[in-house]
Amino acid sequence: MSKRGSFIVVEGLDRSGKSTQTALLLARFEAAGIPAKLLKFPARTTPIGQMIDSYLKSHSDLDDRAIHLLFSANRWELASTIEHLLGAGTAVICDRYAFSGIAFSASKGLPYEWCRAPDVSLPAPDLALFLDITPEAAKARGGYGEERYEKEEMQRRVGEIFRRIGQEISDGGGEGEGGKWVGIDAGGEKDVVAREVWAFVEPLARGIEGPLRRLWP
Ligand code: 2DT
Ligand code: MG
Repeated sequence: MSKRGSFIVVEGLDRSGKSTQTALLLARFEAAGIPAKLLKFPARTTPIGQMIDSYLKSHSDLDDRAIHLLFSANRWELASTIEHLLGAGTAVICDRYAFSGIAFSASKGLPYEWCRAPDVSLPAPDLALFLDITPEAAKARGGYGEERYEKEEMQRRVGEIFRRIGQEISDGGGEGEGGKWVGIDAGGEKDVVAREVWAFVEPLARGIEGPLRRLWP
């Protein structure tokens, strides 16, 4: 039986190095001759993604629930693409995914379970890597940008919820419904972080025998 591609998600606070690390990870796959595709959420170019982009740049205002559902819908519009790629043996690397959806909206005060619901039965990653950095260290990397959510207080709450998500996955046996969750110290030098990322990804890199799982059944 031929293997399906592995589904790797990279999460973290703003300025934790997600873009750098996902790009380095893609390069690792390519260097190893393994087909891989890098996706980023929010995917800002689709019609839904354009609404999200406008909201994040404060060009438009939306109810907290409405924007939450748009972020989820933005994943659903790419869910079949993800499944197709994995089924064809291509690894999928995602810069943010449903965990960001929960962490950011719950940090605004929306109920955690409510935040989780619209992402139920999305493709589940085989591995979620959480690039862990303190809001102070993130800020020291040149400060946050101008977008909504790029504020220290918000980042602190988001970090706490990411840790709760990781704890729940670990309590469920570590390989539970949300896939395996691994926290990585992202405060160090980028090549050091990249080596650690690869150490977790490498065992899965050449594909997976088992079926694709679904988020939070
Ligand atoms: P980037 O800085 O990575 O472009 O993200 N966000 C993201 C949510 O609030 N919900 C989601 O489901 C996702 C995927 C995180 C832009 C901001 O969007 C937030 C930061
Ligand atoms: Mg950002």
